[in-house]
Amino acid sequence: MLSVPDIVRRLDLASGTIEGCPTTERRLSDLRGVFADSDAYESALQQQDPLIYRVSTIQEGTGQGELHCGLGVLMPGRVGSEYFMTKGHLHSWRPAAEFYIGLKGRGIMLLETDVGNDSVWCNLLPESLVHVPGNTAHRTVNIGDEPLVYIGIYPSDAGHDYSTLTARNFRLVVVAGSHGPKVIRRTDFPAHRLP
Ligand code: PAN
Ligand code: ZN
Repeated sequence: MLSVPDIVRRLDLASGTIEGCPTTERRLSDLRGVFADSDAYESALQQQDPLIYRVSTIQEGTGQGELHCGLGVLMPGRVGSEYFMTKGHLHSWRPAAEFYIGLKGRGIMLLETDVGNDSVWCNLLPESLVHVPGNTAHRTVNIGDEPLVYIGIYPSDAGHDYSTLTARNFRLVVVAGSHGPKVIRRTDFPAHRLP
Protein backbone atom coordinates (compact mmCIF):
# COMPACT_ATOMS: atom_id res chain seq x y z
CA MET A 1 0.00 0.00 0.00
CA LEU A 2 1.22 3.46 -0.80
CA SER A 3 0.99 5.77 2.20
CA VAL A 4 2.03 9.42 2.10
CA PRO A 5 3.28 9.55 5.75
CA ASP A 6 5.69 6.72 4.89
CA ILE A 7 6.77 8.39 1.64
CA VAL A 8 7.46 11.93 2.87
CA ARG A 9 9.83 12.44 5.80
CA ARG A 10 10.69 15.72 7.46
CA LEU A 11 14.36 16.50 7.85
CA ASP A 12 15.48 18.57 10.83
CA LEU A 13 18.76 19.99 9.55
CA ALA A 14 19.56 21.70 12.87
CA SER A 15 19.60 18.48 14.89
CA GLY A 16 20.46 16.16 11.99
CA THR A 17 17.43 13.95 12.50
CA ILE A 18 14.78 12.49 10.23
CA GLU A 19 11.34 12.48 11.82
CA GLY A 20 10.54 9.11 13.38
CA CYS A 21 13.83 7.46 12.38
CA PRO A 22 16.55 5.84 14.49
CA THR A 23 19.58 7.96 15.27
CA THR A 24 23.15 6.93 16.09
CA GLU A 25 25.46 9.28 17.99
CA ARG A 26 29.25 9.08 17.96
CA ARG A 27 31.17 10.78 20.74
CA LEU A 28 34.90 11.37 20.94
CA SER A 29 35.25 8.19 23.03
CA ASP A 30 33.80 6.18 20.11
CA LEU A 31 36.60 7.35 17.80
CA ARG A 32 39.71 5.86 19.39
CA GLY A 33 42.29 5.11 16.67
CA VAL A 34 40.66 7.46 14.14
CA PHE A 35 42.89 10.50 14.77
CA ALA A 36 46.54 10.32 13.78
CA ASP A 37 47.61 12.32 16.85
CA SER A 38 46.83 9.82 19.62
CA ASP A 39 48.35 12.06 22.33
CA ALA A 40 46.06 14.94 21.36
CA TYR A 41 43.14 12.47 21.31
CA GLU A 42 43.80 11.15 24.82
CA SER A 43 44.27 14.61 26.31
CA ALA A 44 41.09 15.93 24.60
CA LEU A 45 39.17 12.96 25.97
CA GLN A 46 40.41 13.67 29.50
CA GLN A 47 38.84 17.14 29.26
CA GLN A 48 35.46 16.07 27.85
CA ASP A 49 33.64 13.60 25.62
CA PRO A 50 31.77 15.79 23.12
CA LEU A 51 29.30 14.66 20.49
CA ILE A 52 31.20 14.45 17.18
CA TYR A 53 28.39 13.38 14.86
CA ARG A 54 24.89 12.04 14.62
CA VAL A 55 23.35 9.97 11.79
CA SER A 56 19.64 9.45 11.39
CA THR A 57 18.74 6.63 9.00
CA ILE A 58 15.85 5.40 6.89
CA GLN A 59 16.52 1.71 6.55
CA GLU A 60 13.16 -0.02 6.55
CA GLY A 61 13.16 -1.03 2.87
CA THR A 62 14.56 -4.46 2.07
CA GLY A 63 14.90 -6.41 -1.13
CA GLN A 64 16.32 -5.87 -4.56
CA GLY A 65 16.23 -2.26 -5.73
CA GLU A 66 15.46 -0.72 -2.32
CA LEU A 67 17.41 2.27 -1.00
CA HIS A 68 18.55 3.37 2.44
CA CYS A 69 19.70 6.81 3.46
CA GLY A 70 21.40 8.61 6.31
CA LEU A 71 21.21 12.27 7.33
CA GLY A 72 24.53 13.17 8.95
CA VAL A 73 25.46 16.17 11.09
CA LEU A 74 29.16 16.44 11.88
CA MET A 75 30.15 19.03 14.47
CA PRO A 76 32.91 21.60 13.93
CA GLY A 77 36.08 21.18 15.97
CA ARG A 78 39.52 19.64 16.07
CA VAL A 79 41.64 17.12 17.93
CA GLY A 80 45.06 18.74 17.85
CA SER A 81 45.39 19.89 14.25
CA GLU A 82 42.95 17.30 12.81
CA TYR A 83 39.38 18.29 12.06
CA PHE A 84 36.47 16.27 13.47
CA MET A 85 35.61 13.41 11.13
CA THR A 86 33.48 10.29 10.85
CA LYS A 87 34.82 6.79 11.52
CA GLY A 88 34.65 5.99 7.81
CA HIS A 89 33.81 2.64 6.28
CA LEU A 90 33.62 0.35 3.29
CA HIS A 91 30.30 -1.14 2.31
CA SER A 92 30.11 -4.79 3.30
CA TRP A 93 28.73 -5.50 -0.16
CA ARG A 94 31.74 -3.92 -1.86
CA PRO A 95 30.11 -2.98 -5.21
CA ALA A 96 27.54 -0.76 -3.41
CA ALA A 97 28.00 2.88 -4.44
CA GLU A 98 26.57 5.93 -2.65
CA PHE A 99 25.52 9.49 -3.42
CA TYR A 100 26.38 12.18 -0.86
CA ILE A 101 24.48 15.46 -1.05
CA GLY A 102 25.87 18.48 0.81
CA LEU A 103 23.21 20.50 2.67
CA LYS A 104 25.02 22.85 5.09
CA GLY A 105 28.56 23.70 6.12
CA ARG A 106 31.96 23.00 4.57
CA GLY A 107 33.33 19.50 4.35
CA ILE A 108 35.87 17.26 2.71
CA MET A 109 35.39 13.63 1.78
CA LEU A 110 38.26 11.17 1.79
CA LEU A 111 37.87 8.34 -0.71
CA GLU A 112 40.14 5.33 -0.91
CA THR A 113 40.07 2.08 -2.86
CA ASP A 114 39.07 -0.99 -0.86
CA VAL A 115 42.62 -2.33 -0.95
CA GLY A 116 44.06 1.06 0.05
CA ASN A 117 46.30 1.60 -2.98
CA ASP A 118 44.69 4.83 -4.25
CA SER A 119 43.23 7.83 -2.39
CA VAL A 120 41.61 11.11 -3.36
CA TRP A 121 39.78 13.87 -1.55
CA CYS A 122 37.01 16.20 -2.69
CA ASN A 123 34.88 18.99 -1.27
CA LEU A 124 31.45 18.28 0.21
CA LEU A 125 29.52 21.53 -0.04
CA PRO A 126 25.89 22.66 -0.13
CA GLU A 127 24.34 22.26 -3.56
CA SER A 128 26.89 19.67 -4.57
CA LEU A 129 26.71 15.94 -4.95
CA VAL A 130 29.52 13.41 -4.54
CA HIS A 131 29.36 10.00 -6.16
CA VAL A 132 31.19 7.43 -4.05
CA PRO A 133 31.88 4.53 -6.41
CA GLY A 134 31.61 0.92 -5.29
CA ASN A 135 34.67 -0.67 -3.67
CA THR A 136 35.59 2.71 -2.13
CA ALA A 137 36.11 3.57 1.54
CA HIS A 138 34.67 6.95 2.52
CA ARG A 139 35.08 9.36 5.43
CA THR A 140 33.59 12.83 5.98
CA VAL A 141 35.56 15.70 7.57
CA ASN A 142 34.16 19.04 8.81
CA ILE A 143 36.60 21.81 7.87
CA GLY A 144 34.20 24.68 8.69
CA ASP A 145 33.02 26.59 11.76
CA GLU A 146 29.46 25.28 11.70
CA PRO A 147 27.90 21.80 11.64
CA LEU A 148 28.35 19.96 8.35
CA VAL A 149 25.02 18.49 7.24
CA TYR A 150 24.67 16.00 4.40
CA ILE A 151 22.66 13.05 3.15
CA GLY A 152 24.02 9.74 1.89
CA ILE A 153 21.85 7.42 -0.24
CA TYR A 154 22.93 3.84 -0.82
CA PRO A 155 21.52 0.41 -1.74
CA SER A 156 19.62 -1.27 1.11
CA ASP A 157 21.94 -4.28 1.03
CA ALA A 158 25.16 -2.18 1.19
CA GLY A 159 25.93 -2.88 4.87
CA HIS A 160 28.74 -1.15 6.78
CA ASP A 161 32.21 -2.62 7.33
CA TYR A 162 34.11 -0.53 9.90
CA SER A 163 36.72 -3.08 10.91
CA THR A 164 38.80 -2.96 7.71
CA LEU A 165 39.42 0.78 8.18
CA THR A 166 39.89 0.44 11.94
CA ALA A 167 42.77 -1.87 11.17
CA ARG A 168 44.52 0.28 8.58
CA ASN A 169 42.93 3.77 8.74
CA PHE A 170 42.77 6.17 5.74
CA ARG A 171 45.98 7.17 4.01
CA LEU A 172 44.98 10.85 3.96
CA VAL A 173 44.64 13.16 6.97
CA VAL A 174 43.00 16.61 6.98
CA VAL A 175 44.73 19.17 9.20
CA ALA A 176 44.53 22.88 9.93
CA GLY A 177 47.47 24.61 8.27
CA SER A 178 48.56 28.23 8.55
CA HIS A 179 46.70 28.95 5.28
CA GLY A 180 43.61 26.88 6.10
CA PRO A 181 42.76 23.19 5.81
CA LYS A 182 45.21 20.96 4.04
CA VAL A 183 45.25 17.29 3.14
CA ILE A 184 48.44 15.37 3.85
CA ARG A 185 49.51 11.74 3.73
CA ARG A 186 49.28 9.94 7.08
CA THR A 187 52.92 8.94 6.67
CA ASP A 188 53.82 12.65 6.65
CA PHE A 189 51.78 13.42 9.76
CA PRO A 190 54.57 13.24 12.39
CA ALA A 191 56.37 16.02 10.51
CA HIS A 192 53.30 18.23 10.69
CA ARG A 193 53.26 21.01 13.29
CA LEU A 194 50.35 23.02 14.61
CA PRO A 195 50.11 26.42 12.94
C1 PAN B 1 26.80 7.62 5.77
C2 PAN B 1 27.66 7.40 7.03
C3 PAN B 1 27.73 8.62 7.95
C4 PAN B 1 28.52 8.31 9.25
O1 PAN B 1 25.44 7.65 6.07
O2 PAN B 1 27.17 6.26 7.72
O3 PAN B 1 28.41 9.65 7.28
O4 PAN B 1 29.79 7.80 8.97
P1 PAN B 1 30.26 6.38 9.51
O5 PAN B 1 29.19 5.39 9.10
O6 PAN B 1 31.54 6.12 8.83
O7 PAN B 1 30.35 6.47 11.00
C5 PAN B 1 27.16 6.49 4.81
O8 PAN B 1 28.17 6.57 4.15
N1 PAN B 1 26.40 5.42 4.78
O9 PAN B 1 26.67 4.37 3.97
ZN1 ZN C 1 28.56 4.60 3.10
